Amino acid sequence: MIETAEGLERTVLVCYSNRKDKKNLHSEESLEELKFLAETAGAYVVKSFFQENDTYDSRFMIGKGKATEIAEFVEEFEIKLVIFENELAYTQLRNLEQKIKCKIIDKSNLILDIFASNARTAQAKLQVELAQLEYTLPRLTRQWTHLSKQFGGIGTKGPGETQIETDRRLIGKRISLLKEKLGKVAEQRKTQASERGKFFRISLVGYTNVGKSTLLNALTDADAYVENKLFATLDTSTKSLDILVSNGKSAKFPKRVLISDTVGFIKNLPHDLIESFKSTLSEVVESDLLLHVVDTSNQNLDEQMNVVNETLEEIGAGGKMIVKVFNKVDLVKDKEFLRELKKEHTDSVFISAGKGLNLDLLLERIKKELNSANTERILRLKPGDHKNVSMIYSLAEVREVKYLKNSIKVTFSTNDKNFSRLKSLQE
Ligand SMILES: Nc1nc2c(ncn2[C@@H]2O[C@H](COP(=O)(O)OP(=O)(O)OP(=O)(O)O)[C@@H](O)[C@H]2O)c(=O)[nH]1
Ligand SMILES: [Mg+2]
Repeated sequence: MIETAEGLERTVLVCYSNRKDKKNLHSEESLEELKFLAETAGAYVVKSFFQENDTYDSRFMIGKGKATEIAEFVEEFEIKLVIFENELAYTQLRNLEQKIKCKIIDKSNLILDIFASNARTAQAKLQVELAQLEYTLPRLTRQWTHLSKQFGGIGTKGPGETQIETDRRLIGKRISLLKEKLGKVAEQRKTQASERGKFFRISLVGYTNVGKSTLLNALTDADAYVENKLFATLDTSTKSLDILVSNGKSAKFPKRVLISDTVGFIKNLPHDLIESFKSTLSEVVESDLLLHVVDTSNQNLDEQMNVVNETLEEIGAGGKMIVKVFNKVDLVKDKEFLRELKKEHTDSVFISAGKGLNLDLLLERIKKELNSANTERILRLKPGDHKNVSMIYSLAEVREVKYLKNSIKVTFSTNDKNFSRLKSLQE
């Protein structure tokens, strides 16, 4: 019997795992995330195929037998789309398309498609289009692009339809134009950012769907878009938040901080996307503090945390002050696991943004960082050590530099992490 779901594209998922090739080593869990992604894109997943072996098939990747099995399934159950977890080489794609008579795309293509549907602001649209064109350019000869007029749907949104008849030269031209436009947007952002420079800036970062937007809404009066879907947020939205800090004596005064929500990360986020989203992500790079939001209820939280750390490195934010915020604790049934996790991450905060749990603890933690960042420090450098003076300038807010007879005395404020780094530079 053929199951139906009105208006959704009937899809099968394929994940190939090679036990001897790290790049293609997957577990069946990869299929769960791929399913979530496919559903976010509007697919109706009819079946998932998982194929594991030790011998890589350069013609079909999954092997001829499996390809035949999928081809028969596609025909019998009227499948319109096949999505591969793995990146397919051009010849593999062509061979598979000859055998399996429907549209075949890979995960990068799927993510680009979701980004294309979710882009709302002009900047996000430009960034997605650029990423799609950069992705398409080397793959222009793919068979489905010629067929996409007939097929339509997932994997063919955005520039997909027009690129078919357009030659490389035209795409190249469009890419230059988009880069130019994005350059202008980046300039405007810089001006806005320098206005924000005097505030303490916080960015919410993390894997997609962990609750970053929910947390922004819970902490401020923001009305950020929240959805149980991947990549609901593609733009940076910034809100202000007043935090009561003390001046070291008994008086307390409100200090305004800026807090930004931004695009989530995912395993194997296409490199073209990271590149073109650099300007959206520059808020993260310029922040004083990153709150790394984690979905504590997710089985793969360790892997997700690693992916986030790697992506932060890639965008140049690896050295930032980071506080881990374990969210969705209300969904964790295994209390022993939670206790262990707390023991392992003593410097982190455990909250539920959805239920408003422990938000006061999070605010306390932010306050601690805020105070630490404002703490006045002094370093004495050797006369002539201009290299370290400029290092201090890049990591701290310098208040005074005195060139004394036997030393350079620098007074500045910065957080504990940067201070210990600067101290070690001295030795
Ligand atoms: N139970 C529970 N659900 C939560 C919590 N925080 C967020 N959620 C839900 O998790 C889903 C994702 O939340 P979002 O705030 O959109 O997540 P995000 O990190 O902004 O996701 P993207 O923008 O798509 O990357 C939504 O369905 C939220 O209602 C929480 O503390 N507990
Ligand atoms: Mg969001």
